[in-house]
Amino acid sequence: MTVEGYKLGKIVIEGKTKKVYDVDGHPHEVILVSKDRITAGDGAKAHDLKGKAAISNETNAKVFALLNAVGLKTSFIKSVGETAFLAKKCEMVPIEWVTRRLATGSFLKRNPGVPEGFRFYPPLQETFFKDDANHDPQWSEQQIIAANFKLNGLTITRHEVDMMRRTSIAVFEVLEKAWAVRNCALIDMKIEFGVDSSGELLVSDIIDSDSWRLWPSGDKRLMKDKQVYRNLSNVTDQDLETIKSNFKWISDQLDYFLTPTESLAVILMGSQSDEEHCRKIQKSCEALGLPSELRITSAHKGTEETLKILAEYEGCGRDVVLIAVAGRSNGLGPVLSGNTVLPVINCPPVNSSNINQDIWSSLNVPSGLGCTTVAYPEAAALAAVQIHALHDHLLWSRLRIKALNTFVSLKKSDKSISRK
Ligand code: OK8
Ligand code: C2R
Repeated sequence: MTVEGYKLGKIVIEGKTKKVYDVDGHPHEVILVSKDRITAGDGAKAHDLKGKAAISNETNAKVFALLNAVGLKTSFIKSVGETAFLAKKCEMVPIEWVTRRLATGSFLKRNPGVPEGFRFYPPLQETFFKDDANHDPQWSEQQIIAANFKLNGLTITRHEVDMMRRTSIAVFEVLEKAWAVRNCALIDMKIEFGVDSSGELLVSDIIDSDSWRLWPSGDKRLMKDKQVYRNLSNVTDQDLETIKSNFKWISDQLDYFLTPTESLAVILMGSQSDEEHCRKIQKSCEALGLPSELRITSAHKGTEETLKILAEYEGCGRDVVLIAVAGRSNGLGPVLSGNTVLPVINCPPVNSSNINQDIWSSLNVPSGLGCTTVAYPEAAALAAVQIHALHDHLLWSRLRIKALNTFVSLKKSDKSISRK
């Protein structure tokens, strides 16, 4: 069989709701084909559900597109056809990583006395060994380490367990932020990890409406995920149609997750001579996913023009943070700040010889002004992104995954230098 130019090879594994195939001519990739099948209770309850495979596949593709876009390492490459996607071929870590914001489901059974809805901060993390016959027993961190899994040349040690735990929480938080924009509470979810042919640990498998609990407006009675199916003792055709339309609703909501950002940084410089410094700020904004524009205007020499440019951005309909770059005596940042409610970040082009003198014009401003001051171009970009991240979930997620990736790369360096 061929899907969009990819010739399916032999079946690698068949699960309850998907089949995984090798791809001819692509030894490091696989194609995952979803089935029109819904199951629960480790397969004890199962039904055919026409159209489920396509909805599941589009849900998974949109979730992974978001995770990839914000800088997370995953095995997902792209959708191929309606019901399949191409992914890096991984050996899977046989552990389910469950992350919870609110107590519900199996947590309540294992922790009597904790009321439903009890809030975990940070999100609570649990691990379960994938073993249908024994109903996926909960495993401790020590059990995972002691199992000494070896996958594509990588041994799962305490370092990898740390990385997976941190990554699971980051994935949860990224998706929680995105769902919050649609006024929907992500209650808990499950992800899995794999190791690709180069030995890299990646978020893998499928994330669809079987993987999470979603409560619109935070109201359990409005739940849209697979729990609706799990809760049914008798499943009618009408129930199955409701479940399918719930899943479609979830997939449609995901279209809003990757809409282009309205956030903007405007980098205003007092003179063309500040351009090099401003380009560094712009580069850092770009690396963090924040669009920016450069303008030249001097509040000292052309106050009226500065205020005209300010009015242009106040009225542009986008969410704007201003970054003022002005050397010697910085009038630009404070003049902007005194005439707008937009946030202003001063980033004067100081160096070791003039900082002691020049920085004071940015700091010692009149009362009523709330502009802030940073000394480095990267810090100006980060400060602007952090302000936007309060309302822009994509920028928030970029920062969140940047922090995760820093943690992972430090861990890898420590592991390689200490050989522990
Ligand atoms: C899992 C969070 C919730 O019974 C099924 O749904 C099928 C089964 C499977 O075969 O893959 N699913 O094993 C599964 N385990 C946990 N979760 C799964 N999807 C999710 O994890 O968001 C579940 O959707 C906690 O679940 P809880 O409270 O049941 O432990
Ligand atoms: P010129 O190139 O105009 O002489 O500027 C500029 O940002 C630059 O770093 C020399 C330095 O003076 C700064 N400048 C200000 C302002 N306008 C220009 N500090 C202002 O309005 O604050």
